[in-house]
Amino acid sequence: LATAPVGAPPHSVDGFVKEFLHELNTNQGVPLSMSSVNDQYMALASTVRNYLMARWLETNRKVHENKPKTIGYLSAEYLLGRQLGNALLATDLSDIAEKGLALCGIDIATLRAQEVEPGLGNGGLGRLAACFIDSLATMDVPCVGYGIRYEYGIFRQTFVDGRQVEQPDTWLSLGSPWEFPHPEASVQVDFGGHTERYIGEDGRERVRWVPAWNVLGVPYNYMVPGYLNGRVNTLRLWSAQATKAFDLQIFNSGDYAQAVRAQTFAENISKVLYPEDSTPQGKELRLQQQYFFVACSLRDFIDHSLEDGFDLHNLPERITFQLNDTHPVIAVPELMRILIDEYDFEWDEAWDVTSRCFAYTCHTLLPEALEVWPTDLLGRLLPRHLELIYQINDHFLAEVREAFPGDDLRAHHMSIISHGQGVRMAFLATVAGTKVNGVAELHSQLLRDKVLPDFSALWPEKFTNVTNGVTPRRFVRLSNPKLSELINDTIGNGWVTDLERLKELEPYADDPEFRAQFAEIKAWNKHRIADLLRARDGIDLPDGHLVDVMVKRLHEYKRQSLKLLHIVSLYEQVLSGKIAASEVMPRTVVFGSKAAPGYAMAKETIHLINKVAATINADPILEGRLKIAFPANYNVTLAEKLIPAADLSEQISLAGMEASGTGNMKFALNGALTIGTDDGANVEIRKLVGDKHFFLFGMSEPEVAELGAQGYNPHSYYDANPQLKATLDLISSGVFSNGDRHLFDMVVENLKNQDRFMALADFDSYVAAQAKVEERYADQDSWMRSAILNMARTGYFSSDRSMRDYLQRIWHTTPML
Ligand code: 26Q
Repeated sequence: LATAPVGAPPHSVDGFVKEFLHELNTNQGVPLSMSSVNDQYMALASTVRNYLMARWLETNRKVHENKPKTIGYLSAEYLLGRQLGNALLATDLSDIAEKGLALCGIDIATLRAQEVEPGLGNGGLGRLAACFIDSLATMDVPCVGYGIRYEYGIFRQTFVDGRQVEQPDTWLSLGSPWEFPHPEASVQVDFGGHTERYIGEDGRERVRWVPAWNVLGVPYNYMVPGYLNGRVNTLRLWSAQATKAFDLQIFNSGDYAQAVRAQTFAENISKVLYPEDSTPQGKELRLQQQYFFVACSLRDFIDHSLEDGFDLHNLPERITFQLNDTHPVIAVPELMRILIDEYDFEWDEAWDVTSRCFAYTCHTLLPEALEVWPTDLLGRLLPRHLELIYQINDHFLAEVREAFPGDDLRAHHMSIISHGQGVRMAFLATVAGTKVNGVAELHSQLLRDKVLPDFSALWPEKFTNVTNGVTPRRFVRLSNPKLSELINDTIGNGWVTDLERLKELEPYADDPEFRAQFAEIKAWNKHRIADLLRARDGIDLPDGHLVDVMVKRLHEYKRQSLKLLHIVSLYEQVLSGKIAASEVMPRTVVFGSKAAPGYAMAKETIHLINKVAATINADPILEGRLKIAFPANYNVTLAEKLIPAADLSEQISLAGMEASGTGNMKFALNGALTIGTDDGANVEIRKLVGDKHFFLFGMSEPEVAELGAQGYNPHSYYDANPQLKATLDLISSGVFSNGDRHLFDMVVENLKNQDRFMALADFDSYVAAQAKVEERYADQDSWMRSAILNMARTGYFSSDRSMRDYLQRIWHTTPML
């Protein structure tokens, strides 16, 4: 009896209500009549958790018993989104919960709205991690996600006079019902100090790391439920706490205040997510975060997931650690340190094990986004690891010289340690990983050819592609309930776990009845987002507009400025009488975007968008036919409502710059057409949906490279193109800035004189493609046909397919249990 897992409460309205009231009374300590919305939300979350609990225990029991190979997903970010809806879906409790709560006089929508999403990531990379762990659970693959429990996630964005102002994200303040802290399973992590050489009992020289300080990592477990399959995997996020050693210092030092400050110092490590998603600066605290969660995770797996006496020579049979970008790459020397210093492995044995335990995913092409840690900083914080990195490099460069005798320059180029710069983490990851993958076909090719060409020459078989994907549970089934119902009614519900089955919808693109239903759902989704934005932001979305959406982090390479030039150009043409307002296709452009707090150009672009919005939205000359909506604080929760309402998806990065994009996939799956460059996964989307149903524009990557090589001069485009000139000049005229002609100099002058991402070069082509959009949209029937085909042909972009590709090409394991 003691080993029998708890049973789940009965799967009925009665059973649910009983459990809910029990949780309300015993956990929140209130009767229903006196409970607050938050009490009710907390009790509801606990109730759903209780249904998942038996499955979680059972999953863990089976893993313990069968010892399958596990995927350890190492990611500094998980952008999970709200948990409640997903947990209800995974347990098939949505209807039961709604009915049960109604019996208690509670509207479940109110409780859903109470949840604060855990925003423990910046954007695409963090959201990808969340999709991947969802898919692995749904596919019955053993996986532990490891990361950091930031006390403050991505900042809350507000606008003050059109400018971005950041507020702390206090996501934990009303309680966090989805997490299970396990202080008893805390792990110690060491930092600083120095190393010593000594002779071991066996007469061999050994190294001892004598750290200067340490912290405690406290694990917080989250359930990762598979969709209706009884599996519940674990996401383990680490929180930093002061160790007893700190407490002792408090006791001994006499300087109580100083000692308490030391405690704060330890807890700072998991305090806040860094809001930069490129141009990493070598910040010591960031490296502390990286080592902190990686050291906790390796220790946790080795000490708690492996049976006593497990021979670590066999570690690769039990785990692959997938490195989500370079952020966790310090795990490589950490595993070497454990094997050599703690388990007495010889170098070659340790390297053999280590190099079979890791695989590396790269998410960028921007040179400035590649992490390089200054050696002095790394040596100060992790002296033993720096030594090991030097040693790894020595062995590696010996291999390079053997493969390319006499080619010293090549060895120099490939060195993990670049003199003057520091440790190139992408190189370290490539040397250590069994596999290196990019995140879309084009990106993987550019990775081979441009970022790591010497490495792909040395180890061609190491490089592979896995095109990203998104979870159909959250981004179709949950976010677009009406469309899901229509699909279910048409082809059954198998698509939720087998998204390629959306292909079966293709014939319905020509069915007038289906088209009408599809169009009605699009309209319903538009009303839903209109209601939300009115309540949330006081924004009005007019009826009957084309909904044109650009949501993603603000970056020059993503070219929000190009979208803005298009809008301002339309406005300019009406102002100057080149076209009548009645010729403007009724359109609302929706932006959603956060800028890194230190990224001045990005923040100025936000300011400009808001100022243009204020002017355009208020100008009667446009007769309400062109609107800009820029709701603040775009996040997963808003995405779930916004994406299903979109007609047009803006994916307009300079070709060769966006590694993949994943928003592009969500839009296509929800029946938006894409206007996009030949970049990232856009290439694959266009190939699948067909040219007729995709608005391609702009230079291709080779054309971009050639223009760059020739020497790009944006000013020549400004001089040669009167409409482009009139557009930029309108911004400089002061109409958007109360007559101030210089307010937006930073953005305008940059475009005219630098324009690193060639917005001006692609302007004409973009405007022409937008004209085609208008032409197509005027024929609603044909537009809806294309929208349906977008949905029907993009089932490939399920993260379930991505996970199958990782299993085959990288992890070499199959679903089990
Ligand atoms: C690194 C060091 C220090 C501080 C911050 C960082 C940091 C943090 C986040 C660097 C990069 C990121 C995030 C990158 C990211 O989200 N990349 C996106 O990944 C998606 C999933 O693969 C792709 O679809 C996008 O194309 C890519 O931009």
